[in-house]
Amino acid sequence: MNLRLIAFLCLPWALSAQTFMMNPYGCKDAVLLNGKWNAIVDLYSRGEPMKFPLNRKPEKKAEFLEYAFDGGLRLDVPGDFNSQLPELKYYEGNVWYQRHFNTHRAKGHRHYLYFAGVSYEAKVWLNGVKVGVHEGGFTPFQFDITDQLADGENDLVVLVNNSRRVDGIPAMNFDWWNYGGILRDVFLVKRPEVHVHDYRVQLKPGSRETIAGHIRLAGALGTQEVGLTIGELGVEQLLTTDAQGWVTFEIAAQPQLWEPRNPKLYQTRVTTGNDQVEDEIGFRTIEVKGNELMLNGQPIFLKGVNFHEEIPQRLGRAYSDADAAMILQEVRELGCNFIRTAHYPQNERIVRLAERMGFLIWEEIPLWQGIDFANPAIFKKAEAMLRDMIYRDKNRAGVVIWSIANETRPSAYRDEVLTGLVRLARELDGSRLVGAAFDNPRFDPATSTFRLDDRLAEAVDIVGINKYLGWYQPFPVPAEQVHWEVALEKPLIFSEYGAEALYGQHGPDDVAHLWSEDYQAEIYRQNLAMFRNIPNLRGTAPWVLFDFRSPYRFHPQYQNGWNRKGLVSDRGQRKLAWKVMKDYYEQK
Ligand code: GCB
Repeated sequence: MNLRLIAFLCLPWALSAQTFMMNPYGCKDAVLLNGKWNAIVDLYSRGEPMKFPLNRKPEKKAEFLEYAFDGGLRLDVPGDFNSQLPELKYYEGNVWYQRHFNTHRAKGHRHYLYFAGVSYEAKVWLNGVKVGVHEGGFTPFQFDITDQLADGENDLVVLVNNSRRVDGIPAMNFDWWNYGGILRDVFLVKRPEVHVHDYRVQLKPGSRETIAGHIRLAGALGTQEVGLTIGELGVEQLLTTDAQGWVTFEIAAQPQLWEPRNPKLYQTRVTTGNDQVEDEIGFRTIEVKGNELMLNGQPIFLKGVNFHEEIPQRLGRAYSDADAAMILQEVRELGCNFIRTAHYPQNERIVRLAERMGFLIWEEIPLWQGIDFANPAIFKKAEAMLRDMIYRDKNRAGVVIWSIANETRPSAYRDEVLTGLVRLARELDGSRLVGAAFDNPRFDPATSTFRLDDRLAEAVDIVGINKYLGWYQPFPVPAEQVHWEVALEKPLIFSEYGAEALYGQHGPDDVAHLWSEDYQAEIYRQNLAMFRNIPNLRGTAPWVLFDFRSPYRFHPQYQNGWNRKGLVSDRGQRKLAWKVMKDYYEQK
């Protein structure tokens, strides 16, 4: 066994990998614990030694306690804390959340707390007892609270910490706001002792007439009966699990295939005993043939755009269906059929609505520049994030690409970690494509050609290129004369390009007038001209749909804490470049 592997296995959290139930949104007895929660800001980490999780109240008049949840700060859940109080705008550290809830312990049932996303680390106590810890801001986790749950009133305390970490993913630097808090939905879920924990219902790879997958029950002792119903397809299957509650199936069916112009989804129900989960599931194929990208057997060009999980007008994270609709309506207006949910798995409300609206989706883990690949903990953390992302969204027909990294530098450690993640993604889900975004192609002046020498590019199915020609680096020769010979045998997506512009700023469209809408639009025109010289170009995604907040951006006049590469401003105004892209996509 090599040394790094031993180190992985010694990490305590490596042994307690969490899993969570598939789709609490479709479970009968799932209650949202959203709303106002009490909160305490704990800059100096005093809450644990002072036993905040006990949430004690003075019993006698003279009893002296130096904290209380009642009567203090109130924060909205879901929601980042940074945008809820002016003094928390830049805050990175501990915030304690607390609330009561009432419920009945049900005999023969298990009770869970399910968190759809807490950034970055969460520690959870119920009635003073610690029920679990989770690291990673963008994927769900759950704790079984059956043993700690009281019949009647319960006291729930969550310590959230969003400090950046050298060994975090993302790490110390990233170009977006480090929103902390209980960012996404919280559910209290009651399920029968034996219940549907996980299911995969998708086309069998290589087939359009066989639906295949698995169902896994939790709490199963001995074989169990499981029902799978897709009414509109006439599928009504009774399956029997093995003693561990696991069953696989293959069913002949002829679904209408999901595609952007007809994003057909089928009501699907998985049942066992009294337990049931409902979902909407679509069926389609995605594959690479040489350097073509094929959706349902037909070549497709991805007309995409990137966005963060942020509502710029509200200065905060997106969390609701209304937020998802706001973002995705703007995607639709641009004429897209594809989104890259940069730079992390975004909330399920966004992913599901995108699928319903017919957008193909590139999802990625937040493995963004600046990761310390030599640290053995990194592989385990990245692995957990990748597993959880794939696990959560494996039934989404919209999702076609799992991306494992954004802009990393080749090195022995990095290559080992990332090619390991590519293998893992394929093992977990052989039915989608694995990609990564690269910013390291080099220009060869002798031939006016960009090339990429990177082992990772050889390992992935689809290569994303992030290049800001005309912004961070000038076009080395006029755009029409720039050639690309990158991963010619595979599909290439230009996954980021663009320039900054402050809405309303105008000027001649030359480089002496950076920050103007005119210059930004010109840079788009030049990039689009260059794209004609990329023989394997199968899609593009401008960076970025909306201006977004970033402490990385200091220019006092034009940026002031905002990345201004939006095609649309933070206040929802479309810049000139928006029209350039819209026209391009209309002609594609
Ligand atoms: C990149 C990153 C993205 C940044 C963008 C920029 O290459 O992937 O996260 O925000 O460039 O604006 O510099």
